[in-house]
Amino acid sequence: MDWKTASIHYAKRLEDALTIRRYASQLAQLSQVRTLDGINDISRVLNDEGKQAERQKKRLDKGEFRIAVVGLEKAGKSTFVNAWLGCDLLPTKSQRCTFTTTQIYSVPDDSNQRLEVDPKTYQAFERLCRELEATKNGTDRSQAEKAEADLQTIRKNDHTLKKVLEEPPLRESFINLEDIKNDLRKYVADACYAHAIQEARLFTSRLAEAEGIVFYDVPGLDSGLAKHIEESREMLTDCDAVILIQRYPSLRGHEKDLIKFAREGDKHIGLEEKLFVFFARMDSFASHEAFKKDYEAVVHEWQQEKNALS
Ligand SMILES: Nc1nc2c(ncn2[C@@H]2O[C@H](COP(=O)(O)OP(=O)(O)OP(=O)(O)O)[C@@H](O)[C@H]2O)c(=O)[nH]1
Ligand SMILES: [Mg+2]
Repeated sequence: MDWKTASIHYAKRLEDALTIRRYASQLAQLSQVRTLDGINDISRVLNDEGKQAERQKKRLDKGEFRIAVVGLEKAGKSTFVNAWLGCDLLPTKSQRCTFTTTQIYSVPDDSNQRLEVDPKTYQAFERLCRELEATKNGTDRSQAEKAEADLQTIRKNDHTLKKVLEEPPLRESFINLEDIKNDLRKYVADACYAHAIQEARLFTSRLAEAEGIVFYDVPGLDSGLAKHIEESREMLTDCDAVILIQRYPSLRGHEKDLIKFAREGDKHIGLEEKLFVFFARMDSFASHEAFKKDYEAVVHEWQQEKNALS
């Protein structure tokens, strides 16, 4: 199914769910029902889940289709989105380099192309530092080391980061993606600046053939920051397709958590309908046989996941 057909299909499903919810809420208001045990909890759940469905439907009606590109650190998420854009734009390197989520929107013509970058508030920056301190003192050694490294970077660049916090939001128009490459790298991937950035939004005509699609290039799930896991979770609750970039032949703990969350987070569209798995780095296999072995392991594990879903 292409994404436009999926969009219509999802919107219809959400509309049906909202109609049923409306009837159920009206029933819950009847005097004969209002006195039943637990009815307040049921009404609250109906209300909360209805809000999420309404938000999702409004977005689809506007023609916006959200695709979250998720995966472990260094799985190749940014490389994947760059291939889609046909431009080596998002920062990719062998060390951790995506600190901030970049949202990529499509606009129909070149004159509307722009980059928007919002710095964090002081409170959000302080929250990040507190969170890093807590992770540093936690029991997970690998997460603690990453948090320690981040704190050292923050301490070393304290002056620059505080200046970024005070900067007004960046609004930069451009014609060629290459023109904003440096700014994007600076605010998303250069740790001297990126820790002070809340969000980056890119509006480009490079996705014009897929007008309405919004890509989310997110930091790795295992980055050690609860903020990144939170961001991925928020996105998964409110996105229409998930592309999981899988780096290893068997799923890791963070990937499994994410699948579990995506499955439970969206009550209306099943994960089996919206998840796409991209097995990355096929070119790095030494031989066709080595690739085939891993590929078969991946397919087998996903087959089991799919059986568990249905
Ligand atoms: N050989 C090979 N290298 C790849 C492939 N995809 C990504 N890489 C390399 O792997 C490294 C990490 O890629 P990124 O795209 O930055 O990975 P990421 O998931 O965005 O990383 P973070 O955002 O930092 O978590 C880079 O050096 C890429 O050049 C691939 O398909 N083949
Ligand atoms: Mg990245």
